[in-house]
Amino acid sequence: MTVTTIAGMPQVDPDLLPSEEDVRGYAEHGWYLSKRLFTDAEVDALVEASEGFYAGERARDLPSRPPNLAYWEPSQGPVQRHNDYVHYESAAIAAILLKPVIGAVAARLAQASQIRVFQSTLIYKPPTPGEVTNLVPWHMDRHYWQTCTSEAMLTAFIPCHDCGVEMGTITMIDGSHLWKEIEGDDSTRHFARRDRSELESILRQTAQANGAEVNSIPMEIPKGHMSFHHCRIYHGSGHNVSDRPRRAISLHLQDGENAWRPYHRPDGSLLTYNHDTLVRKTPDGKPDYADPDFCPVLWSA
Ligand SMILES: O=C(O)CCC(=O)C(=O)O
Ligand SMILES: [Fe+2]
Repeated sequence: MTVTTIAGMPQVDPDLLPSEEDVRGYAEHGWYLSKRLFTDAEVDALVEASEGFYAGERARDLPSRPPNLAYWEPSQGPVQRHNDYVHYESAAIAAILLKPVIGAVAARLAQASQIRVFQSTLIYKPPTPGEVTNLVPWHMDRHYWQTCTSEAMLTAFIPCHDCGVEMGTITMIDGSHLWKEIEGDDSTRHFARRDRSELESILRQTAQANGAEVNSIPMEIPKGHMSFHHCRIYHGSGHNVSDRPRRAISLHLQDGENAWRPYHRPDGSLLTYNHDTLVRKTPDGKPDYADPDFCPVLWSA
């Protein structure tokens, strides 16, 4: 096998990339379980960096806090923690997280020639079996990214340890990225601000309308591996009934073609994504989803 060297991009071991069959599997199922992309030392360093982040370490602060920012702070107590923009605020996390091989894998899956970071969220599920905030209801990420032109965006879900059902690992509704959506209410509202049973019922109704089964597949992810999911796949996760915190980072990725577009909510108002108040503007005055400060290139062919 030949190793392709890409100008300005580090070499990536081709054995770590998805095979042709894996790429077909991703197109059909909407998810992919990667090979071992991080060493144990890298994963452990990620945990250490995340503990530093929770203790208040920042390389730089966001210039402002946009309206829908997920930003756990110690005052919020032992609920599930979500912190957006960790790749921006924490140099220690970014140094490990932004590994080009992740972009190279994503580029294959999305059949894109460039992959940029879109967002990153540091996640911590405390080991509290009854903690309701630990539950992630069924949702598709595309609904939150309606200001994006791309239909090919995807997410790398990166746990910091072996992650299985007991810890409430991410769970995919197999093949649901191919379903046609039913008419609903404003789907751009984040799952944390919506009724869980409503989301459950939307999933059932959508499956039925598509003549499809709801086949949920928990991602059993060994340490150093990660799962990738398509922006239109329904996914969620359950309680952490283990005796350890479930630590992970969701690294949301965009293909090089992606750009901002105007999107109106059902009530007619213009939707804004958090980036829209932070990133630089394109020459024609639109939010620039290629701003290297917030959306750095992870991989380019
Ligand atoms: O934390 C989880 O289990 C789900 C994360 C998620 O929704 C995502 O990575 O898109
Ligand atoms: Fe998600």
